[in-house]
Amino acid sequence: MFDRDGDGVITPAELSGALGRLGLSLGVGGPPAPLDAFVAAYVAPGMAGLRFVDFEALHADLAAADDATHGQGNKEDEEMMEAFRVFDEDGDGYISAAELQAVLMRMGLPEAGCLARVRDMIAAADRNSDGRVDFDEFKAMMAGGIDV
Ligand SMILES: [Ca+2]
Ligand SMILES: [Ca+2]
Repeated sequence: MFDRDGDGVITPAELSGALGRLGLSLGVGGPPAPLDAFVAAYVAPGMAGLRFVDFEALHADLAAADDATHGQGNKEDEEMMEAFRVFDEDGDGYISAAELQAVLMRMGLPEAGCLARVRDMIAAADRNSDGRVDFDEFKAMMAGGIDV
């Protein structure tokens, strides 16, 4: 998904573009750093971007940083709840496939045109298999971040 041109290397531009499309930022748990500088720290010498192993290292560090911010009170939860409400349009506490599709459409993502794809994304987060995403599942999905 990140490696747009399929050359086995994720360039900072590809990573930044993919995260932007997902509405994610890398500022988790710290001051927002310029993405290029952040990613550059994971790029091996002589490489134009991240190889798969580099990407894994970056992702692991992001997940660790995210874990470290948990348990610091309710602020994170409140922000997460706000994000959740963006998806849960009818406010019933669950994100349905139709609701997710509506958000993807607003974000201009091509996945919105394919309900099967939207259902796959729901299924990936739907741990109790009730066909919709509750707040806990949503939080777990966001904590797991980008490998939806
Ligand atoms: Ca709903
Ligand atoms: Ca569920």
